[in-house]
Amino acid sequence: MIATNSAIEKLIDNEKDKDLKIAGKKVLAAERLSADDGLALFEKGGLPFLGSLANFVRERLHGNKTYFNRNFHIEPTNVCVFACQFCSYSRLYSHRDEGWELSLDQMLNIVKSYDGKPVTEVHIVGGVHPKMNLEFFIELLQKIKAHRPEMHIKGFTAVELEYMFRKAKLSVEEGLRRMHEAGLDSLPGGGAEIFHPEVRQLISADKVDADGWLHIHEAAHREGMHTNATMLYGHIEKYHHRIDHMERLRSLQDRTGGFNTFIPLKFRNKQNDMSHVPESSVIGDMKMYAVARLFMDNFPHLKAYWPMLGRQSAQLTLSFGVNDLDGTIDDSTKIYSMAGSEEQHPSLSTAQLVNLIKQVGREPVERDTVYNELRNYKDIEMNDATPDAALN
Ligand code: V47
Ligand code: SF4
Repeated sequence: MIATNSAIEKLIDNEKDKDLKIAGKKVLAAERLSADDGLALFEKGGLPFLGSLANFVRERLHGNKTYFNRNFHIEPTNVCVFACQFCSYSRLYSHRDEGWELSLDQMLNIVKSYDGKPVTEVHIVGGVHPKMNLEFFIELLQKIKAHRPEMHIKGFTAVELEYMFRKAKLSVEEGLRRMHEAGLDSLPGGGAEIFHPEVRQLISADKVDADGWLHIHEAAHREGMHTNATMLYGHIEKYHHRIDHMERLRSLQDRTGGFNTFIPLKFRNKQNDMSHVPESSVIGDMKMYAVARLFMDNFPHLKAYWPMLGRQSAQLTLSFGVNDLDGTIDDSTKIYSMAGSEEQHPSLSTAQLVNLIKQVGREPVERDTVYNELRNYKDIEMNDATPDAALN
């Protein structure tokens, strides 16, 4: 059932805390929340209050629709010159014999293995390898486009791009122009972590800083590419660091409008240098998504990345502001399985993903990367075993 204004008015009337009441009234009137409002929601908001408000906003924007796409990942390498404390995935360059490095042909073969399958996006993301330079990736982009021109290529975090452009002695603008021309369509949201230097210095001191990350995304928007934004939450950061992070993204979005989706990424603590830091609870996760939906008023979409959260928590987020579950993914994505996510080999068939969304009373809609609707599955009956080929 779609949340009504009167139900939300009643919720706000019944709220005893004056700060929460103020924030609630702003949400009802579609007014922007201040940093203090956001903090109050994190510090004092209970799940029923936050969930009802976030759901109200989600339904105001998207009704019952829940988007996903059919995509696959390529991870060119896990060798990385950086040493983020939370990363379970990378092998330092000095230990590169323990990692993997895919050749152009190997990556192209992955693309070819999807020939005839109805995937619309390839997501390319990996470590920062000094030998995989701009020229190497330009050739990869050109070869993918030559093989399958209509496939959307979402690739390379601002961290990977900053390093590539610096090594090539190119400005961010020129580097992005060349990548775009070679076939790059949009940027994923990775590498943002927590912008605030108090935290960034402790968890990922040696890679691009907040201003550098934001500059690359701003330049991409000006180049005509959409991008996403992430935030790695639930480790050593405090609520005010999360608010600071979201405020920086919100003000860039005010200037460019180029972000599609905000993706809070839950910190997982296996096999990394932060294993002593406990993970956030499911309650903490739902709170994060709800506040994100309320605070990020100029981001059209809020995504839960199910391989990292786990399927059941991802289903729950659909009642806490989330309207997008990423995609079928369909590969052996290692970045999360190595960090201890419940999903060891994240892959869902279209039927499984559609049914996951229907189970919680939402309407599954397949989209392309930039949210053009491709198919609404509301009235399409499927069981989990229905093969993707039956849905072409
Ligand atoms: O920036 C690394 C995160 C990100 C851990 O834009 C970890 O559509 C949790 O950004 N626990 C890369 N997270 C992945 C990414 C992404 C994923 C899916 C969709 C999109 C999109 C973007 O992975 C990194 C970092 O924040 N990460 N280690 C960990 N232990
Ligand atoms: Fe490298 Fe990215 Fe891992 Fe940091 S998070 S060490 S930049 S692969």
